[in-house]
Amino acid sequence: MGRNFFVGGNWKCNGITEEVKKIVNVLNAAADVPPKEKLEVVISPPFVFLPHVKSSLRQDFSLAAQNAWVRKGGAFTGEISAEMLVDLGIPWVILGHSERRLLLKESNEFVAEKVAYALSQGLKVIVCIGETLEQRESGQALIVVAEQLKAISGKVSDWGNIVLAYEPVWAIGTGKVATPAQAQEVHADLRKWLKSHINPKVAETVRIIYGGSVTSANCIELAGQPDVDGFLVGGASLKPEFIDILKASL
Ligand code: G2H
Repeated sequence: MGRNFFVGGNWKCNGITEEVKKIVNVLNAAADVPPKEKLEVVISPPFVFLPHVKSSLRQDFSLAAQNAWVRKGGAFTGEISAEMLVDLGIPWVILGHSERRLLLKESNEFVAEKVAYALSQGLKVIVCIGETLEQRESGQALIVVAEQLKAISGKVSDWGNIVLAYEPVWAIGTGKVATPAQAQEVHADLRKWLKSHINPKVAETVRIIYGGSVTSANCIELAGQPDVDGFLVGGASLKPEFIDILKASL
């Protein structure tokens, strides 16, 4: 299949300098992590720590910002532009995380515009999609993720620099992880959607990673699913168990 396993560590709004240094030390000391050709590791600290982590993190791990402004920078107080990230040498950005979709009311359209702009500036994008518990319980899960994908496909033609993160909202930070079968079902459906609405090559090559309460205890079974190409890890990426998650694909 040739899809390189991908693990992202999304630190969200956590950490102060001393804690960040400790996490970086743990990451740098980790041995037996699969080589870059087999595993892509992308760490996503809060914006303010990006330069420090960039200068102190091991070279085989890469970095992502947790957001970027929807277009060129300017008079947008509090925002960070894609141009700034490129200037700092940050290759990846996470966009469309449900915490932003829900708390900051980022719509499918807005997320899609952000994705298109970030790609146009040369960033690679981890795009998060996923349904709420209410949507799942009313049988809408696949419809919701398809709508999220449709918005992106309306603005993006090159999928080569996109990783899709399926993160069911009901599994985020709740300790309630999707079962391997639930994750596989949605990932396979996403791939089907890509095949029929984009093209078979994109469906075959785009990495679809799972996020939502991934831990060292559940990662191996999830990683064994044929359409699970990695993880976006939140809480556990702040702990030493993240190293075990990096080895889940071994
Ligand atoms: C989902 C995930 C990381 P957690 O948001 O993006 O967080 O692993 O804490 O559920």
